[in-house]
Amino acid sequence: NELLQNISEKLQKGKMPEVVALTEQAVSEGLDPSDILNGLLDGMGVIGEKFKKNEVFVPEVLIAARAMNAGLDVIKPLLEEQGVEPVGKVIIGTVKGDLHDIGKNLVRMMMVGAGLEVIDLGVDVSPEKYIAAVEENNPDIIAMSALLTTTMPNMKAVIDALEEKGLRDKVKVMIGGAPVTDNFAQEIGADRYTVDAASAAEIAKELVL
Ligand code: B1M
Repeated sequence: NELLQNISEKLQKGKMPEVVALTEQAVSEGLDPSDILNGLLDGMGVIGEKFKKNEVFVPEVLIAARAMNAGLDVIKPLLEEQGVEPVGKVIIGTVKGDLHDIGKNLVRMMMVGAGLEVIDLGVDVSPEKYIAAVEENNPDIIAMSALLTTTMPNMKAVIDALEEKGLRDKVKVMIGGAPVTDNFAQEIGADRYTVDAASAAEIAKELVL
């Protein structure tokens, strides 16, 4: 599809207004939201590859990410569409030291779409902040995202803090993000690892039912 291809290309160039306009056009033309999402993800994937090969640098990646998040905002109502009573409550955030939020935002949208209430703590979330949010909101699940191998240990720090506060049995802990694995989840005592946003939403629903 030419339109989706165009979205991917504009995203790679970090052209936020164009990405927003084209995404809106795709929506009004009745394209499937998951296809539109794939167009956006495709653009981010190309940027990711170029970043790895040192063909683009942090500023380019940052403006592409901004365009990605703006595009995601356009399809957000479609991904979240359902309008049912929340089946459970999730607290989500990217762990301390980590500023990557695209995957986390996607997980949030899919979870809302699955009928869960989601409280988003944002990025660079310290264990203290997670604990305060658990105490205040009494969620069923904590969902943590990490994109850096150096910030993955901060997931364990949150689990340790939950244990210290006697809260570990009160919540299920879900983790994810590109470098995270099932093995790592078992190692740190998380309840579930999921590979992508759709399965995170599915598993979250299973855990609260
Ligand atoms: Co960064 N970055 N980055 N970056 N960045 C990576 C992650 C990297 C792999 C690139 C590379 O070198 N190949 C690399 C990490 C290497 C490593 O640790 N092994 C890296 C690096 C090194 C860095 C910096 C250190 C660079 C520097 O400054 N020298 C720096 C660190 C900043 C910090 O966080 N403290 C940095 C900065 C940035 C930007 C700010 C420029 C930007 C982020 C902007 C933003 O998020 N608003 C950025 C980006 C965009 C990327 C890449 C290119 C793309 C990440 C992304 O959004 N992917 C990334 C390269 C790559 O991954 N190919 C890279 C799309 C997103 C949809 O996928 O987040 O994996 P993802 O989410 C998936 C699943 O993982 C899952 O669901 C989603 C899909 O369905 N999932 C979950 C995610 N979270 C989940 C939580 C769950 C469940 C599932 O909970 C239950």
